[in-house]
Formats: sequence, C-alpha cells, structure tokens
Amino acid sequence: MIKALTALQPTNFFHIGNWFGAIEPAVALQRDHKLSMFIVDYHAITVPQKPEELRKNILFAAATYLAAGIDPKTTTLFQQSAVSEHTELAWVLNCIAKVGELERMTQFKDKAKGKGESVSMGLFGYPVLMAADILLYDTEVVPVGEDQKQHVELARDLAIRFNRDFGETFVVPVPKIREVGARIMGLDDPMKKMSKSAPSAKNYISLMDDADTVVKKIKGAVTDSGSEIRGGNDRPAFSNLLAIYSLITHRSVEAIETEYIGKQYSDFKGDLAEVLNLWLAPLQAKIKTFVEHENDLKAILNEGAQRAREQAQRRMKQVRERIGVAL
Ligand code: ATP
Ligand code: LTN
Repeated sequence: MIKALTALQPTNFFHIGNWFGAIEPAVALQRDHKLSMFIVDYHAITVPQKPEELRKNILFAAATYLAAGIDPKTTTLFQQSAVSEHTELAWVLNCIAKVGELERMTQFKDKAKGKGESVSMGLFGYPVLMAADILLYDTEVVPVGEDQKQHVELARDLAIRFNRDFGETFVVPVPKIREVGARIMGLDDPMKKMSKSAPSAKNYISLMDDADTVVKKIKGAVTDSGSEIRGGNDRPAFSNLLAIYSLITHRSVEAIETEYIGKQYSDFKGDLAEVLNLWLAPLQAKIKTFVEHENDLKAILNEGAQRAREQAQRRMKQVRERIGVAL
C-alpha cells in the first residue's frame, strides 16, 4: 500500500477549512493507503503556548481525529514530541537547508510580518521540522491543503539533496492537494483563507460551534453584489458558500445553483446553516465522548508512538551512518 502521512497542529478548535482541507481527506486515505497521522506539538510551540492549554489541545486533536473516523488499529496515530527522532532529523536537515530557501516560505513571511528580528528560530525552522516529519517514514504522498504545498516541496528538495550528497536514503514525497474545498475561504473575507488565527471568530465555523452561533455566522457572512445565488470567478463569496454546501451535502455546485434560482440570499443562508448544524451535531457528540475518556486517548497515542518510533529509529540510524557520525 502507498504510504501517506499528514499532521495537524493541536489547537482548541478546528474549523471546517481544516476539516475539508485536511481531516476528511486523511480519513478517506485510510481505505487504500498506509497512513501515519500525528499531532505536531513541537510545531505548535513555534508560537507561545500555555502549557496546560497545550496539553488539553493535544488530547482534543486526538479526539477530533478519532471522531472523524481515524482507525488507530490501521493508522499510526501519535504525538510528534513522543518520537524524538523528528527533532533529531530536523537538526541534520537544518544543516543542508539554506537560509535563502527558508526565507522564501510564504507562511513564514506571513507569520513573521512586523516582528523584525524578534521572530523565533523555531518559526524560521518550522518547514525543516516538517520535512523531518515526512522523510522519517518513507512517505510517498502528503495530503494537505494548498497552503502547505510549498512546505512539502521543500521536503522534496531536502530529500533529493540529502540523497545526492550522502547516497539514496529518503523517499521523495509528493503533495496531494484536494481539488474541491482545498481552500475554504473566510466568511468575513472570501479573498483570504478561513483561518484559526483570523482576528474575528466571524471568519470561520468551528467544528464545536453551537447551532445558534452557526446561524449567526452564516447570516453574517459576506455576500457578492447582485441577487443571484451563483458562484464563479467574479463571485468569491458565493463560490465559497456553495463549495461548503456542496462538500457537506455531496451535491454538485451546479445542482445547488439550479435549486436556488429565483430564491433570496436569506433562503440560501438559512438552509446552509441548517445543513451545517445537522452535520455538526453528531460529530460534536463523538468528539465530546472521546475527550471524556482521557486515559483511552493517551493509551491510543502511546501505542501509536511505539509503532512510529520503531520506523523512525531505523531510518535515523541509517542517517547517522550516512553522514558519518555513527562509529
Ligand atoms: P492558522 O490560522 O494558524 O494558519 P489554520 O486554521 O490555517 O491555522 P493550520 O493548522 O495551518 O490551520 O492547518 C491545518 C490543516 O488544515 C493544513 O493541512 C491546512 O492545509 C488545512 N487548512 C487550513 N486552513 C484551510 C482552509 N481554509 N481551507 C482548506 N484547508 C485548510
Ligand atoms: N505544517 C502543517 C502541519 C504539519 C504537517 C507535517 C503536515 C507538520 N508536519 C507533515 C503534513 C506532513 C500545518 O500547519 N498544517
């Protein structure tokens, strides 16, 4: 089976962009891929974190994955920090990565904006740790949203460079970007991607939003001018709302547009909020059940880490030999 790997940052919530861009595609991959999936707690600390919140968020992320349908028997589900080979390989890769290529990373440029020289080394090296995550496990495909493509390309470049300099060691991974819904846009600004760190909560629908909040956020979502419920390049707001509707109901955008010919924006928004809430309710119940069983969650993560560690240790031993530090 093809080896796939993906990861999510631990946060206190996930939004529907994370769901359609990362979580759902990963769950679907389990059918015909050997999947590794982990919670990148060491990536999370590239920005300040409160320790007690971080601990809770790691467990919440695990609960969300499991509720989404990740099967820990077939998928290796674990915490990044539990497998120290990730940071060890990141160091080795730091020594072949170039400052210039890291400076070109658009996520770094966005996150470092306005911070000047006070930006952390961790944030700068973030893509190198991500490359280590990927290369440790002979990963063939990396399912991510569009925004992470550049990071996967860096992992490819580093694999190729290492193989060239030290001999064939790493599999060169390929990013797998989902076509529809690869980029869910902000409800308050359809020109920018939906984002956890948006200044306003009106930007996103959290998987944990209650029904009233969903109704309010959808009602308040920015729309395009005119009166037709139709997407297209000139209609970013409706393209986004229709994409969300389509992803949830598994109906084509064209079919939905046809259904709403002659109807009001308010009809469409009311229905969209309703389908969202019907979809969210059972998912939220499942997440809550997993969160309430903390010891089970920890046991699943430990078991996953044990399996991951075996693979990572083998690969890291080879890396030490190749670079000449193994005596
Ligand atoms: P931040 O606000 O810090 O950028 P985020 O909400 O964008 O956070 P990430 O933790 O960066 O979330 O991304 C987690 C995963 O979700 C990644 O695979 C990413 O590509 C995907 N993702 C994030 N936002 C979206 C989006 N708006 N549409 C589709 N996929 C997304
Ligand atoms: N940078 C990614 C998370 C991430 C990841 C990875 C994704 C860290 N390591 C390895 C895929 C493979 C993000 O913020 N979404």
